[in-house]
Amino acid sequence: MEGVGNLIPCVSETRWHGGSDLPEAWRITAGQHDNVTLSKTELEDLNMKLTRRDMFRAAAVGPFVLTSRAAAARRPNFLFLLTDDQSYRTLGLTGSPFMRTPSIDRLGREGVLFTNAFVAMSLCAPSRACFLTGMYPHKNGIINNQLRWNQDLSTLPRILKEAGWRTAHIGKWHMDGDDRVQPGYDYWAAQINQGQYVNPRKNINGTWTNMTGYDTTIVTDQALAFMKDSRRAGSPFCAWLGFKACHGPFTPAPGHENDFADIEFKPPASFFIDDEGKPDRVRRKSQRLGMEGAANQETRAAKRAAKKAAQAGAPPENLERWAARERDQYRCLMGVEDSVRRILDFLDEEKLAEGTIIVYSGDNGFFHGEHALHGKMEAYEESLRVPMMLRYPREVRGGQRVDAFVANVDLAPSILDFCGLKAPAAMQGKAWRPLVTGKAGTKPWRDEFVYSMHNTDAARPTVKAFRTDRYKLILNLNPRDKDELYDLKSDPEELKNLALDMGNAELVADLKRKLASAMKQIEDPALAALE
Ligand SMILES: [Ca+2]
Repeated sequence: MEGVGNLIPCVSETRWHGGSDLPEAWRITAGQHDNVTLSKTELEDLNMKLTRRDMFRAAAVGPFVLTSRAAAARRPNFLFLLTDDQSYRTLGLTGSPFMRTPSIDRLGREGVLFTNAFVAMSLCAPSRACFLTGMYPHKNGIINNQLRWNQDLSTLPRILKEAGWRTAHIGKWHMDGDDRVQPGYDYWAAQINQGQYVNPRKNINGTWTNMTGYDTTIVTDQALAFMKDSRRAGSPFCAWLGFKACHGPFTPAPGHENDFADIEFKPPASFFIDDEGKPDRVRRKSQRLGMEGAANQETRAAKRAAKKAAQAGAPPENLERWAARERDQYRCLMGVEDSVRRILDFLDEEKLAEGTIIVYSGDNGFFHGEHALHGKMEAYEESLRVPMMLRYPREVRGGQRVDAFVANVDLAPSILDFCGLKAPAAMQGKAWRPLVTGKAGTKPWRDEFVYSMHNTDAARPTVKAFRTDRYKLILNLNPRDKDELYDLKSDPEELKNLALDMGNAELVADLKRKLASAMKQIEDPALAALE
């Protein structure tokens, strides 16, 4: 227990009415708390909140009451809501014409919507590892979905646990077939890899258990129970929720089986373009070409094979099937809307909303037919950008839109900053707390971002991309294919590859130099592959 030091419990002789009227001896001043550094405003705020009742209690049981109030000011709860394969534009708040997501939108309305949130690599496990460690994939080592978790890595939940938070991982973990309870958690309830939407099997604190129900509902029930327990224990909590939704193959959430039945789903215009400016890899992945292939199958056996391939994630054989799959994906996401509503209601009822940081994000973006693609991994905007929102009423003004470039690697250092804890030197992300609390001043923020798509070797990535506020350079390295350059200002859909025009050679060279310099800063071993 930290001592407050100079409190004088002589309440009976004291007359005051709170705030500036608070007796000097009772005021909490900087330096009184070993591990808590409060700003002048925070101290003022805290002193305003001290009540006459606090003083009587302190007189009766000692000064720790005030200390715990001080500590609480910098020991917020942290709730991370991470969806799977969710495109940025799938929320009411981010412009979906048909999704109604008032609860998820509340986070952005009552907090911050990040309009340029990127992932360092657009794939499940690597992105999750970035969120956990604050390090780029080439540094934390998780460069594909087939790697077991390295238990020596320092993670945000682990650091919070060591600092006294109760921590939980609930839902998708997804690091290879790793079925271990990972270090740094008081409560563990995860599945292996993707798990199942219906009646999932989960490892609950080391015991494999067959659950009954729908995954999103189960994850939410577990999170609510964990938060209630933490509240009873009087402990700040860190709850990390990995929703299976809305990863395929899709089983709609209960109550949403018929949502969007009357809405016509059509692929975007770029679905139908065979873009010669794209590398062969991208053109080969075309859903449009896959559909043409399947539609041309004449024998029953060939049709069966095409259907099996479609179930395994290959393109549906026609646009009706394509639309049906789209609807089902959105129906999965509606389960997350229900979950967020329950969670926000709970925080309101328990009066925890003010002191709880909530971050909502996706592990990677997703193509809904753009460039005839389904899925992620490529460096185009739909895949690179994720939905990301923050709500923390105690420190962060609501209704903000932040256009600055933020990324999954920034989460861990940002939350540690809010918690008054020092981020380990190995963390490469930038703490965005100043950006959302209006304290950034004139300090420059990142205005460029390095994106990677690794295969099996961090030194020889498939793709290395460089995103500035105007341009995107994509180097297709392995196998070597044409460079891509898009002007996002005049061509936000990335339809015209300007690198094919030799008149842009100088611009390409300049962006390559800047990419190399940015890679050097993050100690990226692929630097040699650029030459
Ligand atoms: Ca994913």
